[in-house]
Amino acid sequence: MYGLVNRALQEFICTHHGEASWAAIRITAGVELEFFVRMESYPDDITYRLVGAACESLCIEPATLLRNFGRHWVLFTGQEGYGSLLDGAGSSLQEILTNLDDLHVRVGLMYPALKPPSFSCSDVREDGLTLHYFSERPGLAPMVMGLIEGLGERFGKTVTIRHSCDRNAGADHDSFDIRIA
Ligand code: 1DX
Repeated sequence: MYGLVNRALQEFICTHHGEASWAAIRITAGVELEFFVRMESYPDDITYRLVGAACESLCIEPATLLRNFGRHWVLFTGQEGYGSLLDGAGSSLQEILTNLDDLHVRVGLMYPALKPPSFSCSDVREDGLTLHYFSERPGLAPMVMGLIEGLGERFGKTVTIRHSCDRNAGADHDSFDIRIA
């Protein structure tokens, strides 16, 4: 994944647990790089190892860490110059979730090593929708739940999410029933 993701993780851990904690996690993960270049592509393995080491060292469940990291990603990218990318994708939660593939096409034009997941929406209503999530990367459904919550915060909405189809439980893809209030 692009360095931007590892940077976001670094900032997330440093903010909540401190620099020393991050340094220890980096070593436990066997990551010798001192820092990540935002626009450079790194093996996914690095990100997974950092998440694994962070969970172990901080005694947090991976699902919990990934969910909070998903929320942080929306905040972080908003601050790192990608706010207009998010704004351009829609002016409501429903619209932005519907346009996520277009958003990733736009980023992918500039950064061809991007391996974006794919999203589609069904049963779109005033008070909610179902989001379908397809990814080459395993285990990141909890992060997607956090991403949805982060977008909800961005729009000042309260979201309630039910993980209605779970690839870990044998479904062919993940889906989330989202209520928006
Ligand atoms: F609901 O892969 C809201 O590297 C959502 O299954 C979901 O393959 C917002 F560094 C610039 C750059 C670069 C901008 F400069 C990424 F190149 C992308 C900014 C998306 C904002 C996907 C990141 C693929 C890297 C992936 C979870 C889970 C998608 C992360 C969240 C808005 C983004 O993001 C999976 C990669 C951006 C950029 C957004 C993503 C890669 C998302 C969302 N993804 C790189």
